[in-house]
Amino acid sequence: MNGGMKDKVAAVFGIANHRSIAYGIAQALKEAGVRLALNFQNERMGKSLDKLTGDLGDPWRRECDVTDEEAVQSFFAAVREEFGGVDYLVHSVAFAKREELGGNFVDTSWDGYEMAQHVSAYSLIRLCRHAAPLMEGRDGSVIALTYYGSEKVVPNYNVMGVAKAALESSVRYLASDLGPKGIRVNAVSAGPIRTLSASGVGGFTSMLDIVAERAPLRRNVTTEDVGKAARFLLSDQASGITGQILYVDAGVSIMGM
Ligand code: NAD
Ligand code: 0WE
Repeated sequence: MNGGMKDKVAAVFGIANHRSIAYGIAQALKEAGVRLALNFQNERMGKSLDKLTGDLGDPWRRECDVTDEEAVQSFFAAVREEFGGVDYLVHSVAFAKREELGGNFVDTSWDGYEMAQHVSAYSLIRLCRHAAPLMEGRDGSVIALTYYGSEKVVPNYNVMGVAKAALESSVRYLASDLGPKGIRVNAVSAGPIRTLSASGVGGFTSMLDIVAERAPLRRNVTTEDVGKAARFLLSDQASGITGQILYVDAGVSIMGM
């Protein structure tokens, strides 16, 4: 069950609350005996995280905005101090301005484009740059969360689709770059899940219904489904897998009609 993960160290970015995909991943890792280092984006998110820590065993946590190079650098310096290194990195962070997730894609502003790319795609490169030296000699493994809107047009996903395309391509370039250091880099492409990031997305409920009707498994996926797949990719069970996108979507992406 634990795939030899006991006492490994995971840096997990992106827990906002108990619905977060990163929370499902952290739970799955904790079950396997992994020690957790969590970020929170700002003080408000930190307070929200404080309420969850009981369930996760009061894990180590620190403020870190992924758009702040210095904050990321000092996050990993603190992880080195506390844990001596890191085995796993989980990137479960995305953001686009609300006004960009609707209307016509052709009206995407440069500001909106830059913001979505910075938070949702470039941040993976930044996190890997700072985490890789801490993974030396430890068979490091990195995962990022992505979505099908990167490759096919999903109405209103707009600038996030382009950011996810950049993220998925970055997974391949990072896998190539870091492979010689024994570090694997993969992505999990999750089906839609009602999280804080999904709240207020127009028509989300009907998206969930359509997926549940069309998907081979006739249901939506849960953060638990994603957590288990993420744990697999991070573990030595996936030792030969790097640069890949693994779909955890109840099969919906294979359907043509
Ligand atoms: P969520 O809102 O729970 O998580 C998003 C996280 O990003 C939050 O914890 C937020 O604090 C963090 N974040 C945003 N900007 C940040 C910044 N500048 N610095 C640090 N942290 C920042 O939502 P979620 O659905 O769990 O999203 C997690 C990941 O899963 C995202 O990459 C998302 O694109 C992806 N994803 C979500 C779904 C879905 O349907 N919910 C499907 C596929 C992929
Ligand atoms: O990646 C995501 C969520 C991305 C996201 C969502 C928001 C909403 C609130 C990024 N930034 C913001 N900013 C906000 O202000 N998903 C895969 C979930 C999602 O979001 C969509 C979807 C799906 C699916 C948005 C439009 C259409 C479909």
